[in-house]
Amino acid sequence: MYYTPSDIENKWQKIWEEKEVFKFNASERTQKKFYQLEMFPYPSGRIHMGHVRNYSIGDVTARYYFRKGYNVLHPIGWDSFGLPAENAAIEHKTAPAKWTYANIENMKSQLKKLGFAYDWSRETATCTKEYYRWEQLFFIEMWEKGLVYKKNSEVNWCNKCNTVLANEQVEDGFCWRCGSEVEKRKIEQWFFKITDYAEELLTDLDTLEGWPENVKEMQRNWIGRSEGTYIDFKVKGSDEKLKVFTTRPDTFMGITFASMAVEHPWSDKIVHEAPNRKEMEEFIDEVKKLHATVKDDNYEKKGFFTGKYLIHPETGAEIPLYFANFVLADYGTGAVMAVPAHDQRDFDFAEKYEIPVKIVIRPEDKELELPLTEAYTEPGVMVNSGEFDGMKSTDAKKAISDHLIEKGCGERGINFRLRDWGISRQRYWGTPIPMVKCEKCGVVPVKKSELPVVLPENVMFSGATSPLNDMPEFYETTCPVCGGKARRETDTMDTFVESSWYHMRYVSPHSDNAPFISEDVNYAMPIDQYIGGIEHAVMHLLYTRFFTKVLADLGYINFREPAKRLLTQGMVCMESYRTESGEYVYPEDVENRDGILYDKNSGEKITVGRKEKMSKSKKNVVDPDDMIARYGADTCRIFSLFAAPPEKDLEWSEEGIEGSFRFLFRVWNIVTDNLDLIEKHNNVPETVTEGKELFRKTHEVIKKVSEDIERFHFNTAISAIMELVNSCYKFNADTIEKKELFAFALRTAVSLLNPFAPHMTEELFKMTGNEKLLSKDIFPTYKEDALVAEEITVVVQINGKLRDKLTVSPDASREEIETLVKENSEKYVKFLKSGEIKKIIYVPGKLVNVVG
Ligand code: ANZ
Ligand code: ZN
Repeated sequence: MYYTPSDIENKWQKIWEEKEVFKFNASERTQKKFYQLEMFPYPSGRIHMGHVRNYSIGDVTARYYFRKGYNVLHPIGWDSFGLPAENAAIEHKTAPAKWTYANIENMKSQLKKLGFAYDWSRETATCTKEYYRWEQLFFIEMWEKGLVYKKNSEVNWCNKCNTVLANEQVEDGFCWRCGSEVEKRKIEQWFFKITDYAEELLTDLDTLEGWPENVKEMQRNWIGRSEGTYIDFKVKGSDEKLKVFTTRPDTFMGITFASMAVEHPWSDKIVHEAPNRKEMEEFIDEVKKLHATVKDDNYEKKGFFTGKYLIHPETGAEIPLYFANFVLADYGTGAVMAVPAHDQRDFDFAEKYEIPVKIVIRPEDKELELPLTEAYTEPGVMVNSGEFDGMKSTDAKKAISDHLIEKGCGERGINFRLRDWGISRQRYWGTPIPMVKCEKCGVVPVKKSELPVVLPENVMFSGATSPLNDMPEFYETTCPVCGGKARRETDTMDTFVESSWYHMRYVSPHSDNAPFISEDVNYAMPIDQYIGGIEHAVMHLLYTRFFTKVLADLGYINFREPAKRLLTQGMVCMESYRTESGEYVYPEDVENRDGILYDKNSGEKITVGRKEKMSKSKKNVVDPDDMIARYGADTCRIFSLFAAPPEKDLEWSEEGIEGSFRFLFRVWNIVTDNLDLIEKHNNVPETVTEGKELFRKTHEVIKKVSEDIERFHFNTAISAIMELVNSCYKFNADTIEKKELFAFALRTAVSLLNPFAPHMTEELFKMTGNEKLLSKDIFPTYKEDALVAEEITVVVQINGKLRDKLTVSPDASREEIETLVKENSEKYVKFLKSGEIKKIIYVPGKLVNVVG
């Protein structure tokens, strides 16, 4: 019998499915449960190696806990709303729905070929009305709670196409479709008040012990909590006061100017009154454009004098107020007190516009003198600050803040970097927002009894605008309050809303009178192990945490965090080839001429060949289907689990996948060569008198594989199984007792390998005489006392005289003994005539004679 994966893999997939082996039972609420979840895929059309890896990792865990006797929930579904469907619809002239459903079918059959232990009866697609109707209900309930509001907000706007563009549709500031320049426009949009939960989202991170530290840190930074002080400054010659937010009240006496965002509410008035209005407007436009296109803050700091002065509350000094391109409108108050001596941005700005610098903090061990070459941003000792001089700057923070509060111009405050979640999309392929606008009653929600607001699927799609805007049959409606004429909202929700709660729907996928059965969700959730890419560290993982808290507050669930443990898997990488001009080239188009690589088509030299994330655009992808066809699913799974630990990047290699195949082939051969022996000797040895090493090794490997699976050290788990198989190959089963042990070791190897290579092991299990399924057979357990290595005593003679004893394993090799003796040589040196070891003679199991 030759190992032919294609003969067995499909067969077992069918059997597992027919027998509903991987079914979760939500009503068995007393049984211990394990919820294993991998982030669900977007149905782009085909699965890629990244999916194979992600889902293989989760599958090992799921299969392990199934066999440990847990009630395991391991579901899969489709994150199936979103922009790519619209683009594909334009390109292929089909409706987005049709394209999406076809992709789901295709990817589903691809996933099935990998033999993942999913409960397919729970499959969920977010683009179905059975799913999104509940999202619409949540939206209305959140509206009722004041967690939803509408406000004017900026979007990317293409004047020529007359439409809003998603960020992905803006290419270097130009419309992806027509190439004209993209503008910013303010339109009314819907927001979720995630900022109401900022504090809880931050503090609860500390309870997530099973989350990687870097993910928690990214969330902390994203939420960005700052404690500081608001300070009011009088405006010279007016009754108005400008409020600023500072985290450094200790620098208060060092203010030499102030700066504000060009979008500050005062802007229009300032521009209106300005004598140099035109230049000022030009500056403001330039900054707005900069903010629209540049995402980081590596741009030249620039400003424009507003013509206004503030009055310093302490000294009465006049402080010039500038518009500055680095001040953000929606952080703090949109205005800043500037201290060039102690803030680098302010320092650069002051140098550029020749504004004075005033030092108010010096290092503890030296004086600071003007001119500075850079801002001094560390804590230190207060100077030039009147009554606060000599104080530590860290203490002065509070002291000055208290002083300002007493004076009536200060107030303590906490600021978050986190913004409310804008969920409006002026797109078609998404969940319709269940609101209507009535001329008389204003904006009101659709009646809950009339949900869902169904997204029409059979549409013609040009991409110019959302087809919903051209469908009176969709948007013309009546007001749920007064019955008068009303217009339905045509915006749809951000697709991150769907992925915020899909894992709860999996628990009750067919519930049609509620989003899910709360008791079942309270039992199945939280997710015990969540697995996905680090690219979701902030958005998805923050939104789903927010949603969990909201659903708890709406009374649906009794927990406030969605996942106990999180694993972020690395990327799948592969060499990519580029020509000198930077074009990517398919590996098959690369030609090697005398050690130099060329692009066959253009003739250009290939200059780069480095490892990059697999992607179509880089022409370095491997198609999982091809790999399955060539090597089988088990080999693909083993390769993606063995070649690197899950959190690290995995480098694709042909040798690696061949090596994985050879390993399975070796297992297959030794088992099928000994089928009768294994079937006949099915007694599990309690202890052994012969072959103790293999007995111990087998138990050791059981322990290691179990522990390693629980810690996600899959690569070392697999290598432990490899060692066990090697030991079996070396073992001479020449007595009855040894035959029993040998059979036990082989059965164990097959059983331990099952979560990694489920098809082959299931087949071998059957071939060795088992009626039941290995996938549901209890996972091997080890015996503590079998782990203890046996030891013997070997005497050490030096020049023929007994001088020492060594305790070693019975099958310690000559090399090991020699090493031990050398390690002890200091002890022996006084007995050696020449002072050094000349020769070591070992009589196995008895004695060592050291000559020297
Ligand atoms: C004076 C000062 C002196 C500041 C100093 C810093 C150092 P975090 O920690 O991120 O909250 N700031 C306030 N609002 C801003 C806005 N809308 N756009 C740009 N910068 C703004 O940062 C708070 C600090 O960032 C504040 O403290 C303020 O500058 C600036 F030696 O006030 B500071
Ligand atoms: Zn009305």
